[in-house]
Amino acid sequence: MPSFPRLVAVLICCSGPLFAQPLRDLAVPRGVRIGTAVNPSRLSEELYADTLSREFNQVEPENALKFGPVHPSPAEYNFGPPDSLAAFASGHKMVMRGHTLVWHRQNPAWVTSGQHTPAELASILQEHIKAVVGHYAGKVYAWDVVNEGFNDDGSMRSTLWFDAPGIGLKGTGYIEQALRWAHAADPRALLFYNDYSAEWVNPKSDAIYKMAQDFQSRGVPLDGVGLQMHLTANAQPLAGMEANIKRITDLGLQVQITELDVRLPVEAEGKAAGPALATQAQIYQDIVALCLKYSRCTAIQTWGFTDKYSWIPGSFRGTGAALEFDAVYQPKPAYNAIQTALRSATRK
Ligand code: 9MR
Repeated sequence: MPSFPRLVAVLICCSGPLFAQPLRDLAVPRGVRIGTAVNPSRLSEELYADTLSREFNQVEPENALKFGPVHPSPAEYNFGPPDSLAAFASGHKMVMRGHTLVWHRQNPAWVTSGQHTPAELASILQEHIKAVVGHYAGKVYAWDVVNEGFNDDGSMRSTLWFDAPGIGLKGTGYIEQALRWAHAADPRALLFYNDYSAEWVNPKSDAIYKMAQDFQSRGVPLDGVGLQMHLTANAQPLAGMEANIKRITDLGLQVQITELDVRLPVEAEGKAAGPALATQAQIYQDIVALCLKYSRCTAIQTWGFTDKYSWIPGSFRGTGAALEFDAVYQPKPAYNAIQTALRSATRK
């Protein structure tokens, strides 16, 4: 029979082996943040809040800081939900990212249907950025200032802010202007351009790289590029993704993985088959290991953490199971794979 102190030691060591090393504890010594998108209204769900605070040290509101939700009418700012997340984050020693100040989706009707001139739109956007970034100065350490400004062929996306009617600036001028307004509102916040399908070297990521290089050479306040990483299990070879991360970080800019998920074919109850979960796990492991190879790859964030609330089934019929916890908050092979990568990967 073990002695009393030995018994206590065994109990402490092995009573919760599953979560003996939460992701955030493994991430800290690696110098990378491990984050997730959050819906603040779920924080009252105990398992949601417990899993979130145990495993992650970075949060980002999935929708609550987008223009429509946070600024629903000209004089009304709905800071309640994102404030509750900021309080949760500070209470659990987590940092918060902000998403997003300038996007073509989730804008309120008063902006989209207001028949504004470019000059009026410019002043609406400037005021919005000043108010929102100012409100979270010292609370949000990094912002996705502009989201999804390019088409897949590398041309500028036609949007309310660019040319429909736009704020009156050509090319990447509106992105530059938004970065400058955000920097003025909180000079200490890190400012990102964020996009999807720009993970590998391709015409879209080439255009983003060209913009980043130009901004960097002219002192425009851009600190990094967010790579969303909404992936499938048929991901292209990682070498092309590595080349893209390398060229961005070689500019002296950060890369953050901002919206990682790996969607799988699922049956009616939303469950994926074992082999697919294993493939998914390998992809998660490879992505985490790749980020850790570059010291300027500073955050790995998944788009939610439980399959219970993922955006995937609602947007891609017949697919789901994209995250690291299942719908009842049990860790999946992908979770163990993230742990493995955080434990073993080498950091440049
Ligand atoms: O996950 C978000 C979903 O709840 C919203 O309905 C949707 C609205 O457009 O936006 C989703 O988040 C997107 C993110 O803000 C930007 N990159 C793509 C994400 C998935 O569509």
